[in-house]
Amino acid sequence: MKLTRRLTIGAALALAMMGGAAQAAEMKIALVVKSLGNGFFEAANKGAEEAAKELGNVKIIYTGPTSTTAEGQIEVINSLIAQGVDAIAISANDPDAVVPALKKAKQRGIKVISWDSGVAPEGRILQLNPSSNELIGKMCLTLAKDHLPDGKGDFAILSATTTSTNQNIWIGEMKKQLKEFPGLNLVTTVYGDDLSDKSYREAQGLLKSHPEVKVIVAPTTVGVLAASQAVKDAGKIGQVYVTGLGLPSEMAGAIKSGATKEFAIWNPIDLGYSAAQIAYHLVKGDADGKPGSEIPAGRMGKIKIGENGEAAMADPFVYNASNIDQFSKVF
Ligand code: RAM
Repeated sequence: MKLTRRLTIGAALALAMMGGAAQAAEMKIALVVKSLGNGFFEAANKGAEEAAKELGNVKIIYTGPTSTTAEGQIEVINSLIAQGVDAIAISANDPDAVVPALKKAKQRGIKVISWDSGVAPEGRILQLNPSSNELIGKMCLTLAKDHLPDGKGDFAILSATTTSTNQNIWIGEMKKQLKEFPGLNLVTTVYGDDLSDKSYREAQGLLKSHPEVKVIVAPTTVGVLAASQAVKDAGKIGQVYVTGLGLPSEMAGAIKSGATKEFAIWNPIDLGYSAAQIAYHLVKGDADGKPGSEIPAGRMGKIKIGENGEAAMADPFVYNASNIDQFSKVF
């Protein structure tokens, strides 16, 4: 009798301990970025960390390849599967190449979403866009126009990689909307792969091979920074302008030098925060992310998933000499 009781108590204790351990298991959310060392993604990670703190018992694994390749991301995804993470939130270097690895993650019960730079629908539950793609395209053209005398002249695009989902969509939008900007003439598009040195060289090349180009539009924070530096180093400030999507903290110098008059971006901290919130609720199971549904996202309110399986956050905001000092302290 005594022994049975002791055994029962022992079993109960063991069960309680196991239950306790299960409750204490931290939720692991991987934030997979295009590459490490990009200030935009570091700001997004800040937001993801903020969400993790708020939610409690959540660990953010900030990771990505050193170079902006799909191959590098596939390796990262495979290692996250091996680690047994609960969710993967990826900004993809290629919408299709990462799909098989992400499908494997899904088979292992990992919740997969894409954010910033999307993945094809079969590879993820939903895609979180920073803003409306149409609006971003229009914003880039408006910025180009505003840098040209009379809003007329030749411009070139300096993009990220040739396979980057988000930049390709935005460039597509720019091309579609060019007819509404009759003064603008797109001369060429070059690719700096979201690497500072390659972007700088591509910008230098543009300045040499296309002296008619008066504005370089870079819809990438890495590209816009490198191009403004290239214009400055070439002594072309006032002759060639650079604009596009940039981080205030990185572009303050370009605004001061005059290489750029204005540029735009959304809040990368809010974007990372929302991606982490969405991943958390998908893992918890209190949201399914299906088209037409809503997902709670803390201080960002509820995020609505459109019928296309995509959600969009706030409008981009314009930065110039009047507000750069204030915002360069934030992101
Ligand atoms: C770079 C990356 C990122 C993009 C921003 C604007 O940091 O390409 O994907 O959203 O620029």
